[in-house]
Parts: sequence; C-alpha cells; structure tokens
Amino acid sequence: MSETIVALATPAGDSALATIRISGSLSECFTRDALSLPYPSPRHSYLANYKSNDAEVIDQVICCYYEQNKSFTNEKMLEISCHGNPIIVQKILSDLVCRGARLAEPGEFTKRAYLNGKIDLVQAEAIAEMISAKSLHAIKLARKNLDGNLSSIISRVQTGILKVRAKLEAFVDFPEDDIGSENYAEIISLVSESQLITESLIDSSNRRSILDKNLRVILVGAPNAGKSTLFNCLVGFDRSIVSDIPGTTRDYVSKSLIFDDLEIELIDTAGLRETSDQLESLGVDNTVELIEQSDMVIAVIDSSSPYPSELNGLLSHSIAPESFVIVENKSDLKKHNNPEKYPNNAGVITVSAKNKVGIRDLVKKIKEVNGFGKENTALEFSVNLRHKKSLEEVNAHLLNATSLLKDQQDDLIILSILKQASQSLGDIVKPTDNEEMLDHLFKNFCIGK
Ligand SMILES: Nc1nc2c(ncn2[C@@H]2O[C@H](COP(=O)(O)OP(=O)(O)OP(=O)(O)O)[C@@H](O)[C@H]2O)c(=O)[nH]1
Ligand SMILES: [Mg+2]
Repeated sequence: MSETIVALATPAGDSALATIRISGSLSECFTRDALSLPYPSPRHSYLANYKSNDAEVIDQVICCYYEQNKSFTNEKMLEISCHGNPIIVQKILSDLVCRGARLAEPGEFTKRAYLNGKIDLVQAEAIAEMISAKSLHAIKLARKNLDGNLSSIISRVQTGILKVRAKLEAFVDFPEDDIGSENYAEIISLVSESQLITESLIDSSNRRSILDKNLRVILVGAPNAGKSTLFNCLVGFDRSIVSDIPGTTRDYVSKSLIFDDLEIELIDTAGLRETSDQLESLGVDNTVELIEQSDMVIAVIDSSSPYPSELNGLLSHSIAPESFVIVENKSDLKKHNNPEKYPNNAGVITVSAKNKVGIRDLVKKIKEVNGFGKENTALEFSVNLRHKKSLEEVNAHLLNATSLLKDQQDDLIILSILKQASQSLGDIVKPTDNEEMLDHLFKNFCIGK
C-alpha cells in the first residue's frame, strides 16, 4: 500500500482560502478523526471543524472526501479548504504528518494518477502545461490533450501499425500463402497512412513551439520619441517616467502583460543616441543587448521630426526583419514624412501615445508578429518536445519500413522495424521501464499537483 501524501495545492502566502490535498488510504481516517465525519458521502462538501491530534480546533473548513477509483489519483482522497493564513495551513499540514501522512513531492498526485491508470502520460503533461501556459491558445491546446485528442490520434497510428504487423506475421507463419503484389500494395498504403499522420504531428510541434516561449517585446528609438508614453499606454498605468527632457529613461523598465490571450514581457529602454553621459551610455549598450534577445522590436519614432536614420543600424541587431515594426508616434502633430528611409520590410503603425490613438492596431500587430491569429490557432493538439522526439523515431522507422516493403525485402526485418515504431509510439503515452524519465518529468510540476 502506498504512503498517504499531503500538500498545499494553492499558492503559499496570505489568501482568502487555501486548499490542502491528501491522497492515500489514511484519507478516510483523517476525515473521521480530524474532521469528525465518520461516514462522509463521497464528493460531497461538508462544513467541519478541523481538530488537531491533541483535540485543539485549528480552523473551520470545507472538506470533500473522494472514494477509491473515483478520485484524481484513483486513491482515497480528501480536500480541505481552510482560511488562507500560512500559520493555519502549516498547523494542519504538521498535524496530518503527525497522524501518519508525508509531504508530497512535486507532481506526486499527478504521478499517482498516471501510475494508477487514471490518465496517460500525455494527459499528465497536459496538466502541467495548463498550469504554466503563457497564452489562452496554449491553455486550449493543453485542454485538448487532457481530453485525449493527441492520445487518440496516437492510438490510431498504433492500430494502423499493429494491423500491418498482424498481416506480415500471418505471411511469415503461413509462407505457403503467397503475399501477392496487391497485398503488398495494401500494406504499403497502410504504413504510408501512419507515416503521414506521424509527419503531420511533428509539423504541428514545430508550429506550436512559439506558444511556449516567453515573448519579449522591446520599445526602442531616439530620446523623446515617446517610448515611455507608449509603454505606459500599453501597460495601462504610469510605470515609466515620461518627460520632455531627452534621455529620461536610463535603465530599462520591464513589465509582464497579458493582451487578451497572449502573455508578453514589454520592455521600455533608454533612447538611442551618441552621448557623453556615462550612465546614459550604459543604458544604450544595454538596449543593443536587449534587442538581440527580443522576439519583437518596436522602433518608436517622433513622426513630426526627421527619421533618425541611425536607428537602422541598431535595428539590424534584431533577429528577423519581420519581427520589427516602426511606430510613427505623435500622429496628433504635423507629420514630417520620410518613410523611404525606413528599413526594408518594416511594418508601420501610426499612433498618438499621448492621446491613446492607434493603440488597438499596435496590439493587433504585436499579436500577429508573435505568431498569433494564424495557423497555430487551428492546432488540434499540443505536441511537445518529448512527443516530437519519439514521433521522429516513429517516422524514421515507418519510412524505412515503406522502402523495404517496396523492395520486397525480408518480412522479418520489416516486422522488427515496425515493432520498434510501435515501441516508440507507446513511449509517448505509457513508457515502459523509464523510471528516471518519469521522475524528471514530474519533478517539474508544482507541489500539490
Ligand atoms: N504631442 C505628442 N507628444 C507626445 C506623444 N507621446 C509622447 N509625447 C511627449 O514626448 C515627450 C517625451 O516622451 P517620453 O515618453 O518620455 O519619451 P521617451 O522616448 O521615453 O524619451 P527618453 O526616455 O528620454 O528616451 C513627453 O513630453 C511626452 O508627453 C504623442 O503622441 N503626441
Ligand atoms: Mg523614456
């Protein structure tokens, strides 16, 4: 029998409520002894006093008991929601440990759900993905994996391979039944079908990788162009100092933002210019370094002044031309038009940061440049790097099997290659003999999950 584990499932610190999770056979005893509920109805919420082992009431709590095979881990479970004071949480956790539970490792609840057959590994990973996802799209994709979309397509490929293996095995066992060219053609088309699905899964992994990134968007430009004004406008409050003195921003200022369903880190920087001020010049050096590390560069210009051509040299440090956009700020003033000096391929958006005009177009552009709104929104599942690695093995085996089948090579060799393909595919949902990999995977989960 496995040990009973306990953990705080909500963030540590002061909060309205805190939820403590317990999984294992002692859950039932805790419900009886600590909460004075000897016969709890499963999946029913109770208001109860939590009494410690030495009969002291620690808190009034809401609790819910789950019976075996009908809980997240498939074990007996208990969830206790107490008031979110860390002292109360600590007292309850210590009391449960004193009664025989032990503190859970990160991801141990999900690991038990997996080991007890409640979910497969793709679904376990989807839970971690859902918690750490950086955009609504990434959450939706994780949700689809949790619903079993990816697992079922993998199982479809697996069934296809097993069908081929069964056919080939029959020919090996009964060599007197000649395979015949029409049978070979059917087998080849079955293998190709599986191979094409595998290939499309690998392709979707490449498309979704953008959703995993911590996207960095940097505002650069000459002093006084209005970078900080635009930064504050996007952030929604005055985070960065604005003034008409050029060189106001010295060090960079950054803020994490969520635009509808996309999380980005927005950075305001020191104005780019030759300067004798040592502090300001350090800020300029930092900006160049930040440009190199950013996913998108927004060059803010004062559209009422001549275009500062020295910007082009700095923009050349950005990773890809399509990832920079010129923002013609101060559209409320008379325009000094010279777009022919803009770098090639730059997108152009016109705004007045001061009057908050054109900001919606800029947000739309930020989302577009960062890969949202296009093909990756149509993905039906999330293929992560671990899945991709196995799928690439499967793909290689299937391509190999197809070419050997076309050459009518030895069926036994083809069978052994298809067996390896099945094995690599199986590793995605339920790897065998891979304790180390599982430990590594679940260690990245949060405590209480
Ligand atoms: N008319 C007008 N003025 C603006 C606009 N945006 C910013 N300004 C003004 O331009 C001046 C400089 O603005 P900041 O946001 O501090 O400019 P910055 O690019 O951050 O400047 P540094 O930090 O010195 O590099 C301030 O006086 C702003 O009020 C705009 O859209 N229209
Ligand atoms: Mg500034």
